[in-house]
Amino acid sequence: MGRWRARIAVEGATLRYRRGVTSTARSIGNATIELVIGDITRESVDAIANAANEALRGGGGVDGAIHRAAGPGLLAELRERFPDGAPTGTAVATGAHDLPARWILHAVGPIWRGGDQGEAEQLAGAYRSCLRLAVELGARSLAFPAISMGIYGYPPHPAARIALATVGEHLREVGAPELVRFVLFSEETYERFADALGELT
Ligand code: AR6
Repeated sequence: MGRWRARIAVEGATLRYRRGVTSTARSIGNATIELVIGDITRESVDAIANAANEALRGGGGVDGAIHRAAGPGLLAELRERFPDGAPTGTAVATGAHDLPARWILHAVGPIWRGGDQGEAEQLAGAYRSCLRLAVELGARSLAFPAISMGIYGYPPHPAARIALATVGEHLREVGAPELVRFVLFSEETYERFADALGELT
């Protein structure tokens, strides 16, 4: 984490920094939740999460971008270590290959099926699994994309609320990783997360 990033971690503040990117941050104990607009493949945090599917063989959206940027070694590692994939609501860790991060946490979020098929618990489970893996690995910083909010069709407001509530609860209980950054791909998604961060108790 660069020093300038630490400086923008001001509770409740929305600031403009570097190339005009918007950022919001909030402290929970000694840890910080940060929202930025950007491309997660460029993040040099310790671990980045991927919005994968149960097969863990790559795909579209952020999964496709991560596989392209990480190179073919990522698919080879996934095939070798996770021949059966991973169930919805869980996550697995791999190396980051050609990405600047150290680890990739492949989270399997739910496909939105109307909201009465256990989607909320599965989405929380995907985030929680990544947070636990990050702690086990000793990652001090972790970046998340907006899991299930693209191809999987989860409605933005409840999805952002679940993401932030799950991270908030984990940070209050465990106090680590010290930085959890949501790297959001559009202004619209960023705004949904900023609203939900404001509502976080
Ligand atoms: N950096 C950050 N966020 C991104 C990036 C990026 N480079 N690219 C896209 N997003 P999605 P899902 C945003 O569809 O809904 C794949 O095929 C995107 O705008 O990637 O969980 C998988 O293999 C959206 O806000 O993931 C699965 O089959 C968010 O990332 C399925 O899609 C998540 O959108 C998973 O669907």
